Amino acid sequence: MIYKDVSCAAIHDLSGVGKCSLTVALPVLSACGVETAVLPTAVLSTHTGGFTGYTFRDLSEDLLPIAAHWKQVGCRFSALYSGFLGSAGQTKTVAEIFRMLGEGSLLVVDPVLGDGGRLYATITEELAAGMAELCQKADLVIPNLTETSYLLGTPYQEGEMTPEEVGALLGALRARGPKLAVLTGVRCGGKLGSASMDAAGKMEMCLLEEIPGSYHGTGDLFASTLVGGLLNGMTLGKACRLATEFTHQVIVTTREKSKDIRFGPKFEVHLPELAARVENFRRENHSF
Ligand code: PXL
Repeated sequence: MIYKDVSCAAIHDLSGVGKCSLTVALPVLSACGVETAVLPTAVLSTHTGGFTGYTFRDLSEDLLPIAAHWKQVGCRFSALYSGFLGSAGQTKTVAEIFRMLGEGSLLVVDPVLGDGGRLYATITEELAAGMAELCQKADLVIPNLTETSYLLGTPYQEGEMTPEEVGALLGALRARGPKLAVLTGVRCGGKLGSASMDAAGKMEMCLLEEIPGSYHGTGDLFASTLVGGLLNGMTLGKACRLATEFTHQVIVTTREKSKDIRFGPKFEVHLPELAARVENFRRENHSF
């Protein structure tokens, strides 16, 4: 079988330990058959959730020269996909990289800002405001409910929501620019999952049994799987289902097997199954 080339540039931090951002995006996108270039926004010894004393090297100075070199050598990407950014200034730099390299690419912003109603340790109010501006330039945004409250400037909502309330948030996100929006951490009808709204305003939800606890890196796992599905030609609703089910499966294993969940989601054993699901989709759809 001959596959169409699909490629992605992933713009996130590189946390050496803790499995989030690039150490999740790269294996997940590769398993989905997506050739992936990496643009690290910062290098950390670990992620910032639950660890103290981590190192943090901001790579702001390197981002534009790297992107310019890629342009010079003729790189083209099906998607540019940004996540955790190291400083407020990087939100403007990523917007510049979108202009520089993004012609004809799907522009995806996972506005990594916080969870549980609070910003992550290194995220300032200024960075959050810059992220809201960057999201206006994206084709697809993938916030959780905490990030949504920062993007929309509305109070953080948690707990059960009605489908109408979920639809109103997705509509409000799309009204700010992106034609596609996905919300994670949605609780509806006693279940937990994601909701998407496509370019035609069609909403789809994927809700599963809730597994208690909060698992680091699962937002990155979800967003990377979603991008992998989309780049293989899935509809937004179908890619969301793939991402929700894969993330759920990984959380089950992490809960069972992990001695310390700060060290990240145990996704590796599930990658072959993810690859097989994507491969089946390609065969069924004779797309590539
Ligand atoms: O998973 C989000 C994330 C990404 N990168 C870094 C983080 C976090 C969440 O805390 O600290 C460095």
